[in-house]
Amino acid sequence: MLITIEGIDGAGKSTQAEKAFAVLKDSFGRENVIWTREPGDWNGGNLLRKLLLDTELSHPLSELFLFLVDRCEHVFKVVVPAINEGKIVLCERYTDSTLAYQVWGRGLPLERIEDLFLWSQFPVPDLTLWLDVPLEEAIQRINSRGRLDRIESDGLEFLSRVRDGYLHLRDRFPDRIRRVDASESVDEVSCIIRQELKILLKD
Ligand code: Z5A
Repeated sequence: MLITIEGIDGAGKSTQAEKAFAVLKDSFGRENVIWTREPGDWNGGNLLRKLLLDTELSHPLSELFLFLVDRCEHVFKVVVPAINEGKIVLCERYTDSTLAYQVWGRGLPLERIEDLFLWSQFPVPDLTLWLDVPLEEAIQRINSRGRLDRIESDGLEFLSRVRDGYLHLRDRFPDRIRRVDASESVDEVSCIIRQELKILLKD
């Protein structure tokens, strides 16, 4: 079982992933659930994460390729082995991030990137929780943290295109992608997510 958490920067993914992880552990046992994230959550992945978030990249495709390298290693070192062991994998950011940021955000072609996903044999999530928050609220949350990374510095217009991307993806895959109103309080959002997990896991 693969569950992904998506949304623009500052949507509350890490906050909610922690809570969802606790719920899943309580229900299925610590040894049967893993919580991971992209980019970088694999042995050696910190190097790529740093490159992606802190380095100026010149070629328009460098960013895409680095995210894909990161995913290849993450999927085949962490995600697939856990799925094969029957574990529930909770992953912050995954393929929909690439579509929302690199296709809608940067303007790269959708079909080519989807072909690369297929070719790379990335497993398709069973459920994607899209935390949707108004842009101004997200920016406020990011700014309150202080220093911005390279992608966060791209500003409101970029983030607005990324949000449009998530909207399109939700409309395209309504059975897999659930929109969660992430402008509510942490506890309210967590409660909605608990319901979604309940529905998924009782089948
Ligand atoms: N990226 C990409 O372009 N292509 C790809 O394929 C992939 C990624 C995989 C990864 O950054 C970057 O890589 C990301 C997309 C791009 N863009 N950027 N930059 P990251 O992993 O460092 O950052 P992130 O994924 O955007 O996470 P984040 O900025 O840390 O946000 P978050 O996890 O969604 O939010 P949070 O840390 O849980 O909460 C943010 C703040 O809001 C924090 O102070 C919380 O206490 C507060 N918060 C959370 N929830 C609430 C509610 N409900 N009310 C009020 N305040 C809240």
